[in-house]
Parts: sequence; structure tokens; C-alpha cells
Amino acid sequence: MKLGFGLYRHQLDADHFRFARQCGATHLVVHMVDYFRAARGNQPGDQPVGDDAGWGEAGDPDRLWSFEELAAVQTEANAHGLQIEAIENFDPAHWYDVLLDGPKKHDQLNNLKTLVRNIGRAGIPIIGYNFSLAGVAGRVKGPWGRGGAEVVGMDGPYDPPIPNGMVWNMVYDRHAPPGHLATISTEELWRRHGEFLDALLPVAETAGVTLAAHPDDPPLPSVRCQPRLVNQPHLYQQLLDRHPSPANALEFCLGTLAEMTDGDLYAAVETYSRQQKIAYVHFRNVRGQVPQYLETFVDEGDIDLLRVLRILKRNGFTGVLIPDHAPAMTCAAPWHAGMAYACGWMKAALQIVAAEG
Ligand SMILES: [Mn+2]
Repeated sequence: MKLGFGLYRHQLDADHFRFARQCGATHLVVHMVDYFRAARGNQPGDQPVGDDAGWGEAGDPDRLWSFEELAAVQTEANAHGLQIEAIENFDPAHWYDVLLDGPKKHDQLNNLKTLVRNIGRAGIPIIGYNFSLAGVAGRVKGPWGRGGAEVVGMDGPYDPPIPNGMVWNMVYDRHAPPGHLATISTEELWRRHGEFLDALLPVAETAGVTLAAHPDDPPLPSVRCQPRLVNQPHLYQQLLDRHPSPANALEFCLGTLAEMTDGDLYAAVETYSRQQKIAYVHFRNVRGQVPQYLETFVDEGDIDLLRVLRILKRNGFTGVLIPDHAPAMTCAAPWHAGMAYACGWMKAALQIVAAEG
């Protein structure tokens, strides 16, 4: 198992690469979507949270991430002793009509195929995605962590409807007419997701890229009056079984899985790692379940993360784990301190588990 580190787009520079390497990471998971551009209150020093108006504006629909741009990030990471393991998330600007089943769907599916080819050519083996209309929405933030640390959590359901022009918690059309998205059925969401995988999986297989699905964060049955795709652990199996392919796999978020109301997290780790379907792991801890939970430091919370690592090891998982949503710590660099704390804990835990033979 390998320690990785997640970087937002505005952090793709030499200082952040050095910081990740200094934390002991050998791999990076990189966001190419800029959640902080025209960001409505998202602080570049923390994970995006946003409000009813989302995380801000999506990128340029006519400008795909080029091979040259992706290869340049890979080359600079390599120069710092790091490998890019995954790109995390498509830009809503590049696939809004895939999510919404809109008139540009076929053009956008073709663009996603180009992106997958570019990612593979740049030597990046995974693209993580989250097939969701509401996206990561409805969470709150406050000084509720240990020692008054700023943490993110959920305090009740969240169902304000999604305004036209917004999807995946970002605005892709500022000039959309007033009104809201109609609620769709769970079946319709799965149908759209199936269309997406049917189009992309053959290209991903050829390109040597794995499509890795993040579960719905927060994992309620409905957020913003829209259904969720994977809000219980067993739905990951449905996602795999409907589309058997070596390129169909999971962006395995331990925190989100622990926030789900059904099943047993350790059984889920067992089930999906035994099938070799975990592409990479979001490593974090949490206390509680939807609709009431709080993210915590790695060494507290409901999850016995050492137990998780032992299951992963027993089932031969050799992929990357990245710290995810680490609580911000009170100092001049709250995000860096939180991530360094999580990485130190992870590094020690990985050494312990490796030494167990
Ligand atoms: Mn996650």
C-alpha cells in the first residue's frame, strides 16, 4: 500500500509537491477542476463547502484538459519524486448534459473520451468521478472538532431544489432561465450512469485508465430533491455488476461509507478489496451517520482504521491511500497542518501493518 496526497488545482506547484513528498507521499491525486474560481466563500485553504449557490463557477466547456497540460503536471511531479496516480473529478462544464441527459450529451461523451485518452497518454492510471446531480452539498462547517478544530459535518437533510444552470454543486450556465431542475427517479439516474459507462469503458480499457466511482457524499437517499447513485455500501456492487470491466472500479471513500446507514464498513472493505475493485482510497474518519455526523481526526471517530488497513493488506490491495478532508488545525497553515498530521498517522499505521508480516 502506498501513501498518496491530494492536491487542488491551485496547489499544483513546486511548494505543494515538496510538501507532499516531505509528508512521505510517493503518489498524488490531482484535482484539475478549480472549485475556488469565482468561489462563493470557499476558502482556498480548506476543502470546498459552499452554500445553496454551490461552489462557484465551472470551467470552460470548450477547453478540455490537453495531453500537454496533463503531461506537464506529471513531469513536474516526477521531478519531485512523485507519481500522479489519479485525476479526481470531471469538470461540470465538460459533462453537465451527461449528468442532466441534455442536448449536448453526445458531444460531451465524446469530449470525456478525449479526456480519458489524454489522461492515459500522460501516464495517469485512474480518473475518479462522482456521478451526481447535487454533488457534495448540504454540509456545514464549524469549530466542533477536538480542541475546537474546524470540521465539516451534516446537521439534518438538505433539499433546496437545484437552480437551472447548476449541476454537481457548480454553476455551468450563469444565464440559465429562472427555475429549478425537476426531480428524477433513482432508475433514471442509474440509466444515465449506465449510458456514461457504456460510452467510456471501452475507451478507458484501451487507454489503460480506470474509471473510479466515488460514493455520494453525503450519502442520503436524496439531496437537493435529487436521488443518489451510491448511498449504501451494497450499491457499489450494483455499479460493478452492471458493467463488468477491468476499467470499472471504485474511488473508495471510507468516510462516506461510514456515514451510510446500512451495512458494516469492515464487511464493505472486505467485499470490495477481495474483488480487487478498489482503485484508490480516501482515508479519513467520522463520527455518526447521515443525516447527523461530524468529520474527525484520523485517530478518533467511529472507524478503526488500523482494522481497515489489515483487511486491505490481507486482500492484497497495493494501491494508493490519500488523506481526505483532514480537519483544519489552528495555526498559520491550517490545511497543511491537518494534512501533515493525517499523513504522519497514516505513515506510522502503514509501517505497523507492513511489519505484521
Ligand atoms: Mn471522499
